[in-house]
Amino acid sequence: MESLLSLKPLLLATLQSGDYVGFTFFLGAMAMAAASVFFFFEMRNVDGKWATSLLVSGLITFIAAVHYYYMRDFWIENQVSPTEFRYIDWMLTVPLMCVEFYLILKAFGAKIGLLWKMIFYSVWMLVAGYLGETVFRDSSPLWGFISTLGYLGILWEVWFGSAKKLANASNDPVLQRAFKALAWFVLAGWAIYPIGYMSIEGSGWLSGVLATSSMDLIYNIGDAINKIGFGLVIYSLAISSSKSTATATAT
Ligand SMILES: *C/C=C(C)/C=C/C=C(C)/C=C/C1=C(C)CCCC1(C)C
Repeated sequence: MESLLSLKPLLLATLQSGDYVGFTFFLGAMAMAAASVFFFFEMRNVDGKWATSLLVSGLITFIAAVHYYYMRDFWIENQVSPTEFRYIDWMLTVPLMCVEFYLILKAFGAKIGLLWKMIFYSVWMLVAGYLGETVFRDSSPLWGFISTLGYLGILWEVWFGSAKKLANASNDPVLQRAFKALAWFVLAGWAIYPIGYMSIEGSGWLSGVLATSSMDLIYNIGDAINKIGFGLVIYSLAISSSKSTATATAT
């Protein structure tokens, strides 16, 4: 009997006032879910060749929505970072963002090798980051540095490497505009994450400045900008490109 009475309600997560991190977990979960519905439904309003890109945008926010539900409850229950869920989510969503780059460049000659290279860099970046947040927390700056090498690989690829060259050679202004926007997401939007990482208690470079809880606040803001924003860029590229094809066929 006693064990029954001490059961906690399973479904209703409670949010205390003043728990701003919890607040952003709730916001994130719902925003990601709504964005997924939007991307999935808009698939019918674009040309067939763009449908896969929108599908992938929707999958990115959908995967995040599910993990945000887990992370939200984990945070409410324990008030500590849901590091495992966070990295499982990134392990799936960051490579899918590389797939987005590949898909928009495929029509202009992107090879599958470009995709594998970018996925390799992201896995490198995330595995090193995970190790720095968990097993080797005391030497988090070293692992942050190793992780940054992977990040720089991706940056190189989209700002100077073969991805950039394909975009330049495409002679398609709509694609070039969208590519540039995505490249800025990777440069400015993704740079939000290392700031959160530096709040690791003790060894983090900003641990004296940032409260430990700011890590999840920063990661949650980064995720909303990068997953939903990135998807919206793909969406507007798909819409404008579908429109210009429609005009070209009509005339
Ligand atoms: C949707 C999730 C995204 C776009 C996640 C991106 C994550 C990063 C760019 C993380 C980068 C990190 C570093 C560059 C160094 C410190 C460790 C990380 C993993 C936070």
